[in-house]
Amino acid sequence: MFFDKEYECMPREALAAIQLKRLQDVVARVYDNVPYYQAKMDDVGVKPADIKELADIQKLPFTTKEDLRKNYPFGLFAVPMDEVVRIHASSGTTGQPTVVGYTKADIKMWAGLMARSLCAAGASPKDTIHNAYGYGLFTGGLGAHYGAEALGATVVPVSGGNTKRQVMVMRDFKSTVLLCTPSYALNLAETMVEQGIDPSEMALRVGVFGAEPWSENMRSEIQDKLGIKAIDIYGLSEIMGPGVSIECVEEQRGLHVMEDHFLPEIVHPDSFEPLPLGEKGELVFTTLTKQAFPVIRYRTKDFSRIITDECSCGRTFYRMEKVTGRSDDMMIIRGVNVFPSQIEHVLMSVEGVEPHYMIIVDRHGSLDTLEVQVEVSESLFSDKINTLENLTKQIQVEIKDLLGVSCKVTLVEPKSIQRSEGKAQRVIDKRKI
Ligand code: DLL
Repeated sequence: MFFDKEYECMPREALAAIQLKRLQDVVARVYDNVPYYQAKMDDVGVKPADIKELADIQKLPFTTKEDLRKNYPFGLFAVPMDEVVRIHASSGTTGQPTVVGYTKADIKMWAGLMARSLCAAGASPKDTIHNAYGYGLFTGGLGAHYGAEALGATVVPVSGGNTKRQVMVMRDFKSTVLLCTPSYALNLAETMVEQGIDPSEMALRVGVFGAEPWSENMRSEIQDKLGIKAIDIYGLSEIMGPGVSIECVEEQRGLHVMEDHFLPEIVHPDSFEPLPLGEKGELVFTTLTKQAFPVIRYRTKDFSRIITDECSCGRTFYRMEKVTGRSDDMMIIRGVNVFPSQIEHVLMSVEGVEPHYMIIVDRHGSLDTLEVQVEVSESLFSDKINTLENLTKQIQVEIKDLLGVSCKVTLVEPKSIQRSEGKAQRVIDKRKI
């Protein structure tokens, strides 16, 4: 089902024409209304009139989180504050939050794109949508909420936390669609079982999960535990919030980018040279239609590549490969680049451990140490020491094989690792504390 078939299935040529017109328009708007963008463009000698074709985007300077920080809080807004009707912010782990703003038209556009996304995930006005993304400055809650309403579904605005009550609400209201982070979906599944509710008694049929990286193995785990289809949704506050891209329920492979509103590019993560779309690199987005907070060539730090193959669902929007990590998440352990998602991949393929883990990095003398704590399943925990030792060894060997680093594996008691209520915190890097 489509929410906006005309756009979602538009021939690529017609789409390119719209993108070019919108790109020219947004570049002129930021040049005229945001002194910071004007100065950056003047520095490299580019004027809005130089954007004659889509490839000319490469003449424009990048925007980074640092630029947003320098202009904290409202310095990059392109409209007067009296036209701004909503503010969101992303907390970030260091320094100031990133602040973004929306006009009435931006909110309407966002709601439309979220409705499109939910539709692509298989939701319809008939659904009852349990929205457990956090409400507040985080874009997840309100972003998904307005989208669900625009779709015409019934939205249950539970937000994050109070997990036991959520399970009851979900069961009693017969919610059919679940929106939350993938780590919270696992927490909900576990809480259902603890409360003696078989997840199959729920009316749930699909989950739309995002806001943090999750592996294919984690998807299988969630699908099995909840008996639903798990769909990946991507977005970031700087570009809009949730709904920048979404998997279609038909393929569940690659996330269709809302290309009539966001222009994706892939650049080399170190040199920032543009890469061909099919190559893996850092994702860069330009917002084509946003009014209050347009962003030009925003370097997301997320790694992906663009899949240009046709999709069986009929959408012509290119897909981006599932984001498995961001450059910020990368840990360098004894010179080896390690992403938490790679460790997750190993853990989730091992029989006998639960999908709850913690990665602890430290330094002893000049040597980096890596410890992986993972919960053992209830049945194994009471098993013979021998079995547990073998399990530890197996995980160690598999991590060493995949990543080339040795690590300490600690099996911990079931339910001893803190459960997530939003974005999971899975790495403690003591070297940075
Ligand atoms: O997390 C927006 C969002 C809300 C997306 C709800 C999906 C669902 P921020 O808090 O600004 O916005 O964080 C954005 O989260 O740059 C990625 O690193 C990561 N991220 C978001 N979605 C995914 C995903 C929201 N599906 C940052 N897979 C992004 C992997 C994701 N990482």
